[in-house]
Amino acid sequence: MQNFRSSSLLAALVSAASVAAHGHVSNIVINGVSYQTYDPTVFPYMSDPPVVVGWTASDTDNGFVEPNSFASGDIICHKAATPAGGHAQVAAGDSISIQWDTWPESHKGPMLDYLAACDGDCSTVDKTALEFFKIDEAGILDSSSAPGTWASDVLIQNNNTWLVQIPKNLKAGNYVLRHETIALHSAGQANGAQNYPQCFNLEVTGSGTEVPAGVKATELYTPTDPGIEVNIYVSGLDYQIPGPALISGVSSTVAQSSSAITASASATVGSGSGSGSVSVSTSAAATTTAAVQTTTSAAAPSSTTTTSSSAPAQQTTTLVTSTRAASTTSAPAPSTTVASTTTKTQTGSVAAQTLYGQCGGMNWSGPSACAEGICTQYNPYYSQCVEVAAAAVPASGSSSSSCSQ
Ligand SMILES: [Cu+2]
Repeated sequence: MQNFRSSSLLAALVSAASVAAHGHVSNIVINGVSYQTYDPTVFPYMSDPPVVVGWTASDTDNGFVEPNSFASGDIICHKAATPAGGHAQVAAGDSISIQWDTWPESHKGPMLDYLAACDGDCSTVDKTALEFFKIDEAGILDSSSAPGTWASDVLIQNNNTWLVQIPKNLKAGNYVLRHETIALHSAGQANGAQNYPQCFNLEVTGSGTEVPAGVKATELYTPTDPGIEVNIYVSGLDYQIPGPALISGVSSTVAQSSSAITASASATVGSGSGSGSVSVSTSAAATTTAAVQTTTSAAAPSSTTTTSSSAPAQQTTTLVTSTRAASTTSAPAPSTTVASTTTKTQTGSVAAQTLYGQCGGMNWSGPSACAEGICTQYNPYYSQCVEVAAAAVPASGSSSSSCSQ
């Protein structure tokens, strides 16, 4: 019934859907003011992309950094990342709402946030010199039934936003905020975790005194950390969030909520008033006024706000920032579908899998039969031998569980 043409069309559609399923941060919101970030799926194809607060990276497929790259520069701020040209100002103690465009429900995992001092202008910083300290972490919230409720689920429930607080006592200066989720749907196998780090430049103000010690991003994780190589399809999982300990004096997370956007602003270009020692003239010439347009209605999905700068000796930075409607919470209806059960007849010399072992999934070449229990598909990447009673678990999201990689 299927001819070549229809099957290739189907393949193209599936491919498009799987790319669309992954996400990236589209903007950050500070006290109601929205700053556009880097769009890896659009900016690389623009002749003159806007200067934004988000780092440039080459994850044009919304892809990830794999554990085998944890010691490479790609783990710092995503693939082949270079510093953002602009920054946003935030006061120590304020919270930043990090808005993702979308996130697939199947890609469960922790949310993590780090800061690193730039010791100068973040827009020209050597990323390999950055030393990150962890200011926020959240892992599994409910492990009573596999694969559990995760911080990534909270992200999705809060309109794909994550709220992180800048430590109250942080010393004023320029910092890189490294925001990350680690998708663990395939992490039961070696090199199966997927890290999605993204970075933003901040100028922190205030009278704080602390700059906590940090570590190079290339030393944050190893591929075999218990929070990296981990099978999440077991109930009662005691998940250990990877990376260094939280700095003292901050809570692991602040209460999550969506921030209403009341205005948009352009990224500020220049060194900021941070810990740098850039001459005043250079700084003045390159400073772009972060024009803020205040709008009265946050709920109205207003079109776009254009702010332009007037920097005489500098290129004019024009930034168009779209203002999203600030919807509070739209928790997706939990879809409960009984996972399909398939038991395959064993052939050849491949041994049958033991209880709770993997028995299928994308790129899985091991045994597909279970010596005990039945092989249950949780998502396209992972099937597991589970006891019959446990086979009927809520499967993760429908089409959004596709993964191009
Ligand atoms: Cu994926």
